[in-house]
Amino acid sequence: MTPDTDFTPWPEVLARTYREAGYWQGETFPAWLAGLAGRYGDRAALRAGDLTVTYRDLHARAGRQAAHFAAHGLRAGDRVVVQLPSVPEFFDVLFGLMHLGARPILALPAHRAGEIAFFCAHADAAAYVTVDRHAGFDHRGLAREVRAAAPALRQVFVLGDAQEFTPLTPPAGLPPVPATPGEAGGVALYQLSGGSTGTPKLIPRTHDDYLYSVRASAELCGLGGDTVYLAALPLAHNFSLTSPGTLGVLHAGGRVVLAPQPTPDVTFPLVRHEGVTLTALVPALLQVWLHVARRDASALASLTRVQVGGAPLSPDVARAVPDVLGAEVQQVFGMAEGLVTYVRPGTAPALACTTQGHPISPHDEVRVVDDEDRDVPDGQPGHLLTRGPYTIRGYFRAPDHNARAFTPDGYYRTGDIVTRLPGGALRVTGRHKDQINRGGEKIAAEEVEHALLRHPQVAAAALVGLPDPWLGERSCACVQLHPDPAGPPARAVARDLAAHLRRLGLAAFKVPDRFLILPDLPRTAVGKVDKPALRRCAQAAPDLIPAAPRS
Ligand code: OOB
Repeated sequence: MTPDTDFTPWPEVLARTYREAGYWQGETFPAWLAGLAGRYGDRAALRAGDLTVTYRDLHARAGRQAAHFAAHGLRAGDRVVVQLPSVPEFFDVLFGLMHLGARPILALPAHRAGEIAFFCAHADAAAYVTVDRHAGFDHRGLAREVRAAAPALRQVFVLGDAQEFTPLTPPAGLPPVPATPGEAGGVALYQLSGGSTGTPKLIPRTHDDYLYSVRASAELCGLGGDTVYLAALPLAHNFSLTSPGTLGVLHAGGRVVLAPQPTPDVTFPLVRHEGVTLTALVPALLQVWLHVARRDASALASLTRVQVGGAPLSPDVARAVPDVLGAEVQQVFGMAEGLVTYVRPGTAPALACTTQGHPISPHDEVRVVDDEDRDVPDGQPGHLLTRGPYTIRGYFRAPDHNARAFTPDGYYRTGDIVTRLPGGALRVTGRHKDQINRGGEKIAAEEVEHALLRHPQVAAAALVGLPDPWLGERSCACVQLHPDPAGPPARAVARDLAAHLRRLGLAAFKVPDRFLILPDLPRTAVGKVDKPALRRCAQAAPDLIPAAPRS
């Protein structure tokens, strides 16, 4: 029998433990949503502009969206790449696909043709769901490229002006279909990994494990019917979706307010108008909020807590939050693969500002180890390994990578360096994986390096992160060119390389912020590019070339 590389299950003995502990409740998302509609009925679930969607509507809209998808040939088990901005239809599509037993693959609005075509082809996606235009970008043009590159794609659904594609919006009067009965232990959706390898990885999350993380997060964050949550970050991201995010707020019967943009000019008036009590930000965005709120924070009176995660938060910035925003700061450390830690509400500021808290579950197993996988004592930094009731056991169709990314006994190698303090709180102190965290957006160095190497002039390439006061890190591509005495000047080469990456369809955030053209790249004794040396070199270089403006 060939091993199933689509989904790696938990060992039965652990699965039983998680069920007996009440974590895995055997409930699917469609059943959960039907339950919410029954419990909270006509209460407002979503607010977007002037639109209010009640809990009952949310459920009915999912049923209608499912009927529309079914009418266009989608079936249970189909994988569907979803790329939508912060619009209510995101939830119609998410819940509508699950209603049908189909499986959304949650792409980010920033992804471009290269990434979307890869997800579609790698997952044999039956459909791609997108929007006509967003943030000045024509997604239908992207859809045309994707269709040419992924022949298995049967349908493209477009929100808004669909042109030659299928309109996403169901025709008026289309009756909802009943939900397809599904397995709670089966895959509900796929998250995407920030990754550190040449291609992004798909993360299969089951109904059981994902709903557990939602319920437990909502509970430990004390959410309730009076919670008004501003969704400022991309809706698809695990932080804003489930930690506790929009799904956690819906679980608690609260109200989700969609922000079309995360910046203070848009969000501050929304906080005032909607009486927002809670939001989640990445540190880079928090700094922008603080900067504006130092001049005028009067719109933020209703805000009681701001969650911050996705990237390291400086203790000084954390300490400023209560004074400047008039709200408690709560650090969240997590990953789309599973494990999420929260500083528990009410923790003393000294600890709350300098640690990333405790895991959600008493059954989250955390190990902090040295390079040989030996446990290190509390108080000392080491590699964070974890397994538990909502941490995956394997990526989708990635057997070779899985063999490296997981220990033989199923711990996920997070690639983060942490210290466990006496008492169990974790402090993230560094990163081992070859990834750049650009303001919470993750860039796998290898993916960009491979793309650079496809340029005919590039002999060797290495992407490194450089410290940045706003984003935490920016990326710098260090490039060695094939010798060409008559070649163009470095500045022109850099411009051409940035254009090359865009042509390959890489998301704009992955296009290097800076370029450094070198005669050769420093190597270690075994011939690998010496990235620490390159980082030092790039930091000292007076002549880093900025990439052309992003789009
Ligand atoms: C969240 O998920 P991902 O999958 O985009 O990124 C995970 C990685 C972590 O492995 C870590 O390297 C970094 O992002 N990270 C943090 C952090 N939170 C995430 N590094 C330092 N401090 C933090 N607080 O980013 C994510 C998923 C769920 C909840 C929160 C964040």
